Amino acid sequence: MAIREIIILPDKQLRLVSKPIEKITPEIRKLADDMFETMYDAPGIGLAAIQVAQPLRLITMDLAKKTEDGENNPQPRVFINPQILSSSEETSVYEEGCLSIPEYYEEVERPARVRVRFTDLDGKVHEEDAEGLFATCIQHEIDHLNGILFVDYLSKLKRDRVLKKFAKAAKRAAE
Ligand code: GNR
Ligand code: NI
Repeated sequence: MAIREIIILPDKQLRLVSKPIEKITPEIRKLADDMFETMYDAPGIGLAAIQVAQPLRLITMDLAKKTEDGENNPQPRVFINPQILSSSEETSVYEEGCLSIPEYYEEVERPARVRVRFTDLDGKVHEEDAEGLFATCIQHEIDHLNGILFVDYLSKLKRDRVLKKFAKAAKRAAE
């Protein structure tokens, strides 16, 4: 296993639409392993492959440390080619952060429950209902696969402020 570099704003790769995974090869398994190591090291509760510069529809997640017993609480797991089948009318608000937008947190409103279809590393297709932090996190990660970041849901004022801050920081770092 290896820790990979997490790309951060304003890296344009974060805006790519990731490609479906057609075959679960040893390279895909290695990528998933490395994503877990990178995610735990960061630390984060979820990671999309594009965050380690691989534009593939692959997500790792581990909510074990963050959720209470009784909440629907998946173990360390991999989501390949995840799709949201339906979303609740009811919404919930979570303070979100993103490893690609370090040290920035804001409340985001999303559907409170979603039904998700995905493939696991054995090629088995699953359908599951997500709620609570699981629902928020899977929506945040699927957004990454489509080039969407949580700051896109904020007011233009807040979004422009954070995008500007990261553009400035990158410019300073390049000097
Ligand atoms: O570690 C993370 N925490 C988090 C908190 C609230 C909502 C979403 C997340 S995902 C984030 C890791 C990340 O950037 N995944 O893409
Ligand atoms: Ni993120």
